Amino acid sequence: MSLENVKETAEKIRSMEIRGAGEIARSAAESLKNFVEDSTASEGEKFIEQLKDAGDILISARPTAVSLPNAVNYILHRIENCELDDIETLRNLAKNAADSFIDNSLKAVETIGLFGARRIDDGDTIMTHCNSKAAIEVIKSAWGEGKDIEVIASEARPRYQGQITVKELASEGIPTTLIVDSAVRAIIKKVDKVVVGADCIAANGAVINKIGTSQIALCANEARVLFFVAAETYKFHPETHLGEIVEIEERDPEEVADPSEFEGIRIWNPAFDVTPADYIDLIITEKGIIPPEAAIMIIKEEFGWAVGGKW
Ligand code: RI2
Repeated sequence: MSLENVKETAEKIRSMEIRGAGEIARSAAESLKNFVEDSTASEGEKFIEQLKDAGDILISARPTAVSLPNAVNYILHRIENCELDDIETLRNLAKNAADSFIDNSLKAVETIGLFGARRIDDGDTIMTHCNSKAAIEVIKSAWGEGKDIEVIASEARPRYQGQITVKELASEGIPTTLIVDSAVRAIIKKVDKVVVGADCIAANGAVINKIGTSQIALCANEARVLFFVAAETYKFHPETHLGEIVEIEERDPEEVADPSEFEGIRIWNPAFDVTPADYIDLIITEKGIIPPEAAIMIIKEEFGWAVGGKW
């Protein structure tokens, strides 16, 4: 029954019913917690094995957002080196780890909002892309401080998460404009700052975010518009320090167009792109604001345990 629940959550993540790098990480943690609560394992080793299998199912749901494996590993790491025969302790440790991941994650988004708002000035026009809770928190927090700001949001084809963003911002009373993705360069000179989220940040400071982000960064760079990324530290990818390449998810062509109407034509639907560190001014994390070049320090601090002896 409870592995079914894990599979259900994984399916919701795959289909993007649950989406957003932070949200999928929190849902994975919640799902593992439920799994632990329902688990009937009476022996520690078996319990850890089952939890790892459940974690693997969740991790396999989407490949790019590193927040997903980071959430699962956060929980597993806390029980792996414990006394294996004390099953109740293991169970409680796993549940507490899931709770603390979720709690820390929500607090991190809030803190990012407060830190990021300091970098937003009265009168700024801010561009954002897709639908990032962390980026939106920066904008809402600046607005909450009484700064007179405006937002321009690109729609983020093919899933149009930009529409979620504009509705959310407008419901706060923030003056908001929706544009098509291809309008970015035409209007970038009206923008003071770009704020986007991240699905994954590599050791070299490159940011992997919704497809279209890197084009916005290129336009911003050309027009000398500041480019900020808002991301919790669990979106930094530990293994990129060891040279691991981040897999870019390719989603169903049907999200772009009906393939039956385009016979003999390949429809290619990469969901994310890579913005090199050179195009990023700042990364706003809950631990502080850093230049992209300092990504490696966050990785060392936050994930030293994960890569341990390997570096
Ligand atoms: P938060 C989303 O991915 C977007 O790329 C967004 O920028 C990123 O996750 C971070 O979102 P998708 O799930 O964690 O829409 O800041 O593919 O909410």
